[in-house]
Amino acid sequence: MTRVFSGIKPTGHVTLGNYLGAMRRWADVDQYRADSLFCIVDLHALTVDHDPARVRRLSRQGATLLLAAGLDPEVCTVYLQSHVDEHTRLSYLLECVATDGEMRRMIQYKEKSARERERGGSVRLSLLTYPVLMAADILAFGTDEVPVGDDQVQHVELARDLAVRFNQRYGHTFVVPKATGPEVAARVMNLQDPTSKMGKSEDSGPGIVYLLDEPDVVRKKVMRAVTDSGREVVYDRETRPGVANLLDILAACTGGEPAALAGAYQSYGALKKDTAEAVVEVLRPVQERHRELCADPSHVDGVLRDGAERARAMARPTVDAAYRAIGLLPPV
Ligand code: AQP
Repeated sequence: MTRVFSGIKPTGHVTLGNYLGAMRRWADVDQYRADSLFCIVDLHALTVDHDPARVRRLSRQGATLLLAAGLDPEVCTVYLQSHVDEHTRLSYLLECVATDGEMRRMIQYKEKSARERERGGSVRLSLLTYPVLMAADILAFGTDEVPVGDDQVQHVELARDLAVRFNQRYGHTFVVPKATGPEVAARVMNLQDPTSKMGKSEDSGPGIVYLLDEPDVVRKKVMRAVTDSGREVVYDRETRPGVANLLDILAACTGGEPAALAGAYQSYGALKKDTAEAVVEVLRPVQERHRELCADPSHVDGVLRDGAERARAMARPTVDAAYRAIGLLPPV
């Protein structure tokens, strides 16, 4: 059976981008067609300046939202990365296979390190090496497919390269994974700046729709979305990024096709109104289920405990094999 692994970082409140680009497919499709694991990758949240209490809070909220989005712990494995030591055990071995040049070429590293420097902070070494830990997350489980949004494809490519290199040098150990993406909304853009991604750790609140935003807040954000100077509703990501983003979101929420939907609108106002309502409707069941789950925190604890146990058992044979292959003696 195909093995699927993916994760989400507790670096901010979960966004509509995370949901449409990744989580919704995990819940609706991936968990049923594959033997799948979904992880709150909390160690990745430590790569930038962070408040420990906030990371703990967002980790729990992220796990609750994965379940609220429809992940069924009877069908798939849901857990926290820091509860399974195999991630970091394998990461070190992969650091011995990766090169510093590869790390410095990563787009997210370039963007986030520039942002940290602009804020006057220093860049943590873990921000540079985080794609290696992500490769370990993926390779530890013999993963075939990694369903992600566009921004993570380069990191999955790195995981592929490291798997191939390790296998060539030390003998076949890892399955070589591939990234899979959604047909629409692979990159939901910021409503206030449609040339940049809707990112959960960005500061621009009005341009970001959060999964737990109240319906009226969603409406306000979408109605105030920056559009373009033209008047016609056409789907062109290059010249009309604001309108194209709204059409992508509408298409992802209603199941349509962005270019075809454009033809149905004579004004930006009508497009915004329908998009806002479509988003509200998509978020409604997730928010309802989230409220129910918050009323029973011990349920989420139990899911995470069982999930970590299962994940450990799944990862250990591959990680142990990698230790032996690279030249380390097994414990006596
Ligand atoms: N705007 C987006 N559109 C489509 N997909 C997106 N994803 C993230 N933003 C968008 C996808 O959501 C999954 C989980 O993301 P992540 O936690 O790995 O974080 P990220 O990719 O680094 O992006 P974020 O959410 O904006 O976080 P920060 O601000 O911390 O970088 C991934 O599959 C991702 O592709």
